[in-house]
Amino acid sequence: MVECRIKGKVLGGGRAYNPLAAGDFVAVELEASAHALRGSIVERLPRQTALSRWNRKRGAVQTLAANADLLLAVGSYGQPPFRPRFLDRLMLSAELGGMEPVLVLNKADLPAEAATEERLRAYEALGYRWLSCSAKNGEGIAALAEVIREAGVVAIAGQSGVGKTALLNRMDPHLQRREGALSRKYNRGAHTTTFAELLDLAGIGCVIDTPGIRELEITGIHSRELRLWFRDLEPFVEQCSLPGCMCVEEPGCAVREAVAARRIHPDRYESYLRTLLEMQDAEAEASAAGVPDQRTR
Ligand SMILES: Nc1nc2c(ncn2[C@@H]2O[C@H](COP(=O)(O)OP(=O)(O)O)[C@@H](O)[C@H]2O)c(=O)[nH]1
Ligand SMILES: [Mg+2]
Ligand SMILES: [Zn+2]
Repeated sequence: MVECRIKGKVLGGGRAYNPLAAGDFVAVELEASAHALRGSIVERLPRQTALSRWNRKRGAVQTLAANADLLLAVGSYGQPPFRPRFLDRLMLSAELGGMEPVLVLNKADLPAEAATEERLRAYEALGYRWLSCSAKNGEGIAALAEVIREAGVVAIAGQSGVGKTALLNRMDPHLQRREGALSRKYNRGAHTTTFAELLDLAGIGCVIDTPGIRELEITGIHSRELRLWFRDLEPFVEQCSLPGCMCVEEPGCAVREAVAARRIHPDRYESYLRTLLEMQDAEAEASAAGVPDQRTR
């Protein structure tokens, strides 16, 4: 472990929210010290992957995890409730950042609703891997550890309170990270993990634990490209009558026809619409403020 400072100018040039993220590789100049190994970070090496979001308040890209090979997108069967539209976004962010998303449904010890099962089957039909587990009773924990072992470095993300930290503690009991109590009033997590951290799970691999995400605004692409990143919408886009159809309410839209024919899950289409509107909103805001659009790479 080398305690480091960031050398001012080297990383200061960019306009990112955070110049370094958990998982980054850096070049370090070591300093001789009688007591401890210390150093200065002089360079950040190029990232292979990144889990990033647009931080609207700060008008900057915030990277939550770098260089992970895979993203564990964690949701729960209950407490807090299963939120597929949030998972859609998280998985989209993973893919935009170059990671394979793997869905992890925790709290399998709680009763599952039929709608949840149906939605999981829909993800499976789209080719997404998912697993069901419980940090409480140990179900599916070995399979989860195996996914991490195969990948090497993974990031784990999801809403606060779904049990990300509990899953890590269960896989490596020596970890003993603090888990959050669910607030009684809102039945959601209390944001106990406050910064992203790279953890070494003995005999399993490295996991970047991230703080609970409340909002996840898409970054890296323009809203025009969004429909091409929904793998269930993409095959229909070329069949739309209007060139450049955004698949909202244009006539002859093949995507909307596919939704009506149930060839696209209506909930997934709803995810697309909400994300699109939010992106268009943020783009309009940026252009009104006259700032160059940094939301796209
Ligand atoms: N019933 C049940 N509760 C769980 C499970 N995993 C975690 N919890 C509880 O959910 C709460 C939040 O867990 P935590 O790991 O801090 O969530 P995080 O915010 O996603 O890191 C804690 O009270 C845990 O005890 C599970 O599999 N089943
Ligand atoms: Mg946590
Ligand atoms: Zn269309």
